[in-house]
Amino acid sequence: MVSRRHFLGGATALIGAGFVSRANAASIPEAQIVQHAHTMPPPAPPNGRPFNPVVTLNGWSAPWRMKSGWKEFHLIAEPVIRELAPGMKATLWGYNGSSPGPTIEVVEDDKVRIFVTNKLPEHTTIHWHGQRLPNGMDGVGGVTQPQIPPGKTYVYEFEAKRPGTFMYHPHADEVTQMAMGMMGFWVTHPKDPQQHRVDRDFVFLLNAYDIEPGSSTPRVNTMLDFNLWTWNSRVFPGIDPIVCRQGDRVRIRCGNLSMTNHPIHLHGHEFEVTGTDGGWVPPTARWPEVTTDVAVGQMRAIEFDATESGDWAFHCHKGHHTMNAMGHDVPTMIGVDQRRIAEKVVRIIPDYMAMGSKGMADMGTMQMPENTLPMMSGNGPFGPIEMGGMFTIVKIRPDQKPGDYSDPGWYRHPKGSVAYALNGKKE
Ligand SMILES: [Cu+2]
Repeated sequence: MVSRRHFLGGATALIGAGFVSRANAASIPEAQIVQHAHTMPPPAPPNGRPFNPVVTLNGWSAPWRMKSGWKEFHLIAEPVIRELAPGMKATLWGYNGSSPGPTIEVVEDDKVRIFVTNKLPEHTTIHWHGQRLPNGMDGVGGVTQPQIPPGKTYVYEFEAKRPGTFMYHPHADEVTQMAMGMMGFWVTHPKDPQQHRVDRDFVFLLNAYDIEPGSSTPRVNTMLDFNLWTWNSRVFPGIDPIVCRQGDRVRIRCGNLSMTNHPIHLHGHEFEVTGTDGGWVPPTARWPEVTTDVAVGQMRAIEFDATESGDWAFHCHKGHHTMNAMGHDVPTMIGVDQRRIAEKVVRIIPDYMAMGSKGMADMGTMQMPENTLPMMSGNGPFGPIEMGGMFTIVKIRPDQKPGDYSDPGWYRHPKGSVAYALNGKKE
């Protein structure tokens, strides 16, 4: 775990945090920095009122300090390096060392104070998407506040009145700043920890990047043709599995801060949409689904009983969103006999490979330029998975311990329960 704590240790930290006098410095809480992309299981709340913490997929929750009845957080908007999956790193903007920034978890009626320090080369703000708050705390640059200049710290204060699920993101040069990865999750837990209680509660954001193979900085003006479709700025096989104990009541909350909608699909179970960013859906108004569309700027909380053990795929149902670094202006070659042309090309480019005549499955093993990812990757117990992007696996095991989120490995199927080749051996 690479966890860098930097705060007020010396001149560098002081310059980095902008102009703060020593007296002021003591009034700002420490900003924890996390630069890796491992899912950090939630610690129990050290103080304040009790709640059941969420698990941020490939992410973490921000620590806070209690000061005179206020729950204080410190976010630092700054450039970060994010590993999207092993083999590819992206130069992004985020908060406290990561993109997305840390999840903020508070309890209904908490008085919350957030210090936001801007270490970006341009101004920013933070908008607290979905919150009930004084208008002047809404974070819309030019409308409710001046933008936060580079090097300065602004303070947001409001009471977390409505329990539920929220997001945060800049409302200043949004196109650039969100295309660069600036966003985070926010959960306001109910006062009564038994209310809406589940056994496992996962959160992540849907986002996307357009990064040319071989480079690392996203193209910020892309509107639709992104080539890396990410969950919490990770692509499969870099997205951690969602690990559950058989019989658990499981909630997955995902918010969409990308530029298009994502039909999120779970295998092997039905779920209900139990919450949106507008609040909890009354039980009488819910209906069963196996796919739910999450539109741009929306959050959906889904819940299901993890009754079936196994490795269940969980992914966006748009085929192109479960691919990595895919070029979309490539002609379809299915059924095209490329042998004659390939023979000619090989005379000029000796390692030329004609691909796609039978489909594109062979892309999974293709050689790629530096700092990019194959379109489809990941290996499972039965071979290449041929997926990338917005894909992971819900791993349900009878013997997973409560509170244990570690990867149990691949599912061991009961004898005779796997699809088999006709006239082959039934495993
Ligand atoms: Cu999608």
